[in-house]
Amino acid sequence: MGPTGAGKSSFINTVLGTNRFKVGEGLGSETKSVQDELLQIDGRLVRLVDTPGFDDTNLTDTQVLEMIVTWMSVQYKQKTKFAVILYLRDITEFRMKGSDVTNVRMFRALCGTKGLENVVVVTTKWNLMADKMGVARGREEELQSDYLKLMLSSGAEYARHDGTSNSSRAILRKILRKNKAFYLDFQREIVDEGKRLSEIEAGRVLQEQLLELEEKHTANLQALSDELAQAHSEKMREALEEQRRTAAEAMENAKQQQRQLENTFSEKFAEQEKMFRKMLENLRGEYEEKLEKASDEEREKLLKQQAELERALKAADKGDSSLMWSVVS
Ligand SMILES: Nc1nc2c(ncn2[C@@H]2O[C@H](COP(=O)(O)OP(=O)(O)OP(=O)(O)O)[C@@H](O)[C@H]2O)c(=O)[nH]1
Ligand SMILES: [Mg+2]
Repeated sequence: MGPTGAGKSSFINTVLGTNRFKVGEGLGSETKSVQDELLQIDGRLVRLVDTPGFDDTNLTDTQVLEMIVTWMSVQYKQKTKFAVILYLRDITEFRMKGSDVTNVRMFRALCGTKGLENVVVVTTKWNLMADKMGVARGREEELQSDYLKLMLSSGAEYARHDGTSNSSRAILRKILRKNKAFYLDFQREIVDEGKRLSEIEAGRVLQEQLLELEEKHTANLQALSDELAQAHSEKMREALEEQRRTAAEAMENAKQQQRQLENTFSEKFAEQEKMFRKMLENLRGEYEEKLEKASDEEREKLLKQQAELERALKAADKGDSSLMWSVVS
């Protein structure tokens, strides 16, 4: 995870040694959904997950948060635990924006205090700073003593990434040796307690930020209206009207995001489970037909799949839908 452009997709590509994930070329953000890829590393099967960045140029932070929370909640439903969460930050970036501070707060809230022990903060693009190592180290110190301080003091580890396969794989190896597996608090809250985005800590951080924004836009709109009332020339009025339209759009966006924070997941999940059940029940019939025509080799495979399907349906009948989520995915 991390801000847009930090190098999340590139990091995974260097681990995989391919260009599997699309990397940003222009000024706009690139990754639009959560995506994953399996890979063998030192004989272990590792699943690497890429997320859209906070502060995205096309998606709102609420949309990004919702995507990440949905995806991770589904993992919880499937009983898949995590081994580590990487938080990436571009070392070549010298400015600290207001949104950077909110984003890191949101990330901390998403992990929870306990979860931060499973985080590795990675500063990226060290290869671009090869001839400015003094500057880069200074920036690193500043980040560690300020922006990243709370994460690092809560047990998050720290690493540098220079854009090579060696460096990203070394970071992963170090983590995998720890052999950890964990859930985050919000996964339980969303799935077991049926909470909305606005009711988990990360959502609250975002909501606070949106309320502040709304207040700012309200004041701005009022000021523009006052100015408009006093504007004499047509040109001035047009310019002010234009500003007012932009401010009104920004205001609507902040309100829309707040509404989105109130969305519930439980209904969505329940609908999906209903659909999964239908799909599996339909498949049941198809297996019988396929088995009649199958060769011995195919038959063995089909029987295994059929047994898994029956197990998933049986468990769902008893109220445990986790197998159904895994089978369908
Ligand atoms: N030199 C160098 N460039 C990098 C490195 N990592 C990423 N980049 C460049 O930084 C830009 C953004 O990289 P992405 O991997 O798309 O960043 P992202 O974090 O996935 O961004 P979003 O998908 O928008 O959230 C691209 O132009 C990459 O080529 C690195 O380690 N070294
Ligand atoms: Mg990306």
